[in-house]
Amino acid sequence: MYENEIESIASKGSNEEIYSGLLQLAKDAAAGKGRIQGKKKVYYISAEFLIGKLLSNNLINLGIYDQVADALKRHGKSMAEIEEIEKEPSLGNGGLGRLAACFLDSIATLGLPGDGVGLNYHLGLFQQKFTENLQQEVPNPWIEDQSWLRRTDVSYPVLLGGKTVQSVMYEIDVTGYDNQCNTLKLFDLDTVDDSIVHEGSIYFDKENVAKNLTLFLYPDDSDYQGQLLRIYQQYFMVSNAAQLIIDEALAKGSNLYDLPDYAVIQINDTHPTMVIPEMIRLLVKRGIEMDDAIGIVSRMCAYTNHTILAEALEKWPLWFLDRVVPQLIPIIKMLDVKVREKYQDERVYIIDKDERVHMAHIDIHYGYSVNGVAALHTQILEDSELKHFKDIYPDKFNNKTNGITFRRWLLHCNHELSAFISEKIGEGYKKDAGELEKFISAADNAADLEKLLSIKKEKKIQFKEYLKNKEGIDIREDAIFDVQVKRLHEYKRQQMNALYIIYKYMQIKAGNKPKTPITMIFGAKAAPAYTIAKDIIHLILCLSEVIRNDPEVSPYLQVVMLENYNVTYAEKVIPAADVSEQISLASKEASGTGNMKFMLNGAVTLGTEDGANVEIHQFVGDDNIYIFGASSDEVIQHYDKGDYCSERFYDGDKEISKLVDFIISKEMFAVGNKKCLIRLYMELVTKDWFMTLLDIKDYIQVKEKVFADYEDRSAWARKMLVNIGKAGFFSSDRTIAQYNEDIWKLS
Ligand code: 26Q
Repeated sequence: MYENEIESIASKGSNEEIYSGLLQLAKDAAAGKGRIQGKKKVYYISAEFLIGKLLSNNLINLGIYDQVADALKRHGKSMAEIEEIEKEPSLGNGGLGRLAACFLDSIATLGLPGDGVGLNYHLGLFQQKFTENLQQEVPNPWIEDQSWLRRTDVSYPVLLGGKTVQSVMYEIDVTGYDNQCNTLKLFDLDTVDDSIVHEGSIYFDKENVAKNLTLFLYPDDSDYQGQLLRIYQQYFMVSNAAQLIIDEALAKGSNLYDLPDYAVIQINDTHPTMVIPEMIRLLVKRGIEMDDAIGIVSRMCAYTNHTILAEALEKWPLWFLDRVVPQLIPIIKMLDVKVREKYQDERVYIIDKDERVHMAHIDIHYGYSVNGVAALHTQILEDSELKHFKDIYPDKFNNKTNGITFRRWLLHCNHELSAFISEKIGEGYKKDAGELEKFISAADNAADLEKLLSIKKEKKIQFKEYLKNKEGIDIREDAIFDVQVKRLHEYKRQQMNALYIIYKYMQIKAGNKPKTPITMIFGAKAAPAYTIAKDIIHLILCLSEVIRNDPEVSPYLQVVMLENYNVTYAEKVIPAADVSEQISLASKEASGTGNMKFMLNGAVTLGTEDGANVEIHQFVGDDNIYIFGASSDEVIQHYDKGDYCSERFYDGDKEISKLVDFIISKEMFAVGNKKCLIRLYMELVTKDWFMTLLDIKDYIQVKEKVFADYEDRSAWARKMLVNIGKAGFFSSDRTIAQYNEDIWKLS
C-alpha cells in the first residue's frame, strides 16, 4: 500500500516538503485503519502527555516505516534528517507525562478502547539554554500550521471565574502497533493569546484567564505554592472531560445510572482530581439524586499515585478553590462531611484543620482503585504514607509497575539492536515482550556477544556525531559512557554524581589514571523556581569547564551536560549508554522509567534499591546490576527519628569533606558564580535533605567496581545481554494488560 504516494513524497526537493508529505500520509494511513470500538472505554485523564516526535513512531506502528526509509535512501535522504524537521511537542515535565504517552501507545496496541484527555498547551515545557554555566529558560512554542493536531467541532461550555467560556477540542491520532487507532483529546480555548509571549519571557495578565489559560505547561516545582492559573487549567481539563464522557456514553445508549458500564476514568496523579466533584455536579444537574451520583462516580474512578514526596502532594487552600471553582465547593464540603460521619481519624479527612483540601484523599475515598507505580512504591504507600487509608480500604490498593513502549524505546531508537534480536529470535517479541528472554540463550556465544559490543559502539559513534552537530561538543567513542538523564531534583542526587566526578578528578591529578577514559553525560532541566536544582546544574557545568581546561585530566575524564534534554535527546543518548545512573535516595523515586529504557538498550544499572530498580535487580540478578547505598527502610527510619546529620559526615570524614570543599575551591570560583557555589556547599554541609553524604562513599566504591568490570569486555557484554533479555517485564503492554485485568475490565 501507498507505494506511489511514498515514491512521490521521497522525490520532493526539500526536507521540509518531504516531512510535510509524510505527515499527511501518516494521518491518512491512520484514518484508514479505523477506530478501536467497544461499549466500555477508558479515559486516561492527565495534565501531561509527553508524546515526543510522532513521525517515525507512527510510521512504525502503521507498518510503513521500512518502505518509507527505503524510498528515502533511494533518493539520497535518510529518515534521521527528515525527523529533524519535526518539532517536539513537550507537553509534559518528565516521567509522569512520558508514562501517559507510553500507555496510550500500549492501549491502542492491545486493541483496547481508550483515549487520553488533556490540555493543548501552546508552549510546551520551557526550552533550556546555558549561558555562563547557568540555566536560562526560553519559551517553547511547538504548534505549526501543519501539525498532528486536528481541530474538531466538539465544544463545551465551562464556567471559569464567573464567566462561561466555550472550549474547542483537538485530536491527535494514537496509532496502535499493527492495530487500529485511539485518540488523544486536547482541549483549548480560541481566546488564548500567543502574542503575550515575547522573545525570552512571558508577561501575562494573571486576571485574564480566557487569554492565557492554556498558554503554557507548569513546570514541576519541587515545592509549589498554589498558582491560581494552574487550578483553572485543571478545572477546565476535567470539566471538558466529564462532559465528553457523559456525551459519549449517552450516544452509546447509557441512561447515566449505568455510566460505569461505559466509562472508566484513570486519574493520573491528583492533577485531574476535580473530575470527581465535577462529574457529580453534572449528574445532579441532570436530575440524579446526590447519593446516587456519588455512587456512580465512585464506581468509575481509579487513581494512580506517582509520588511520596510530601511536599509534592497537592493540597489547595479552600478559599483558593472557592475563587476558581465556587460551583464545586458545596460538593467537596459534602464529600468531606460524609467522610467525617464514617471515620473519626482526622488524617483521612478531605478538608484539614487549616482548611486545606487534600486532593489525594478525594481520590482514595471516592474512587474504587488506588495504585502505586512500582512494587516498593506501593508497599511504602500501604505501610506508611497512606497506611490509614489502607486500613479502611484494604481492597482498593494495588500495584502496577510502570513500563515503557518498546516501539519507541527499542524499534525506533535502536534499529541496529532490534534487527539483531529479530535475527536471533524472530519478530514475536515486538508484540509479546516476554519473548525477549529467548535472546539470552540464543545470543550467548562469543560471536554474538562481540556483535552486541559492536552495536553499542555504532550507537556511540552516532551519538558522538549528533552531539558534535548539535552542540559542537567532541566526545571520544572509546570512552565509557556513563549517563544520568532525568529531571533535576535533589532526591535524584545528581549532586552525588558530581561529587564522584570531583573524586575522579583528584585521583587523576594524583596520578591514578583510569584504564579506559570516562565520559560523564548529564541531561536535566531544573524547575525555574527551584534554586538548589539550578545550583546543581551550575556545579556540573563548572566542573565540566574546569576539567576541559585541565590537560592533565581531560584525556581521561570528560563531563558533558546536554543542553535542553528532552524526549528526542533521550532517544539518541540512551542507546549509546554503557552505565545507567539510577541513584535516587532509596524510598524517594516512585518508579523511574528511564532505568527501563537503559536496560532495554543494553546499559548496566548503577543504582540504589529504589523504585523499579528493585524489580530490575530481581530480574537480572546480582551479577548484572550494581547496587549500593542505604535501604529504603533505613532511610525512612532516619526521617522518622530525624537523626541524619550531614555535618557529622562532613566533619568526621576527611575524604568526604575534601570532595565537598572543592565546590568552593579557587578552581571553581574561577569559572563559576561564587554565590551559587557557596549556597550549594552550605546546603550540602548543613542540610543535605536527601542524604548525599550518607551514601557517597559506598557510591564511589561501587562505581569504581563498575569501571573495573567494564575492562573485561566479554563479561560486560554478557551483562548487557542479560539486561536486554530480562527487560520484557518492563514493556508497557504488560502494565496496560494488568490495568485492564485488575481495574478497567474492558472486554
Ligand atoms: C503540580 C502542581 C503544580 C505544578 C506542577 C505540578 C507537578 C507536575 C508534574 C507535579 C508533579 C509532576 C510530575 C511528577 C512525576 O513525573 N513523577 C514521576 O512519575 C513517574 C511515572 O510514574 C515515576 O516513574 C517517577 O518515579 C515519578 O517521580
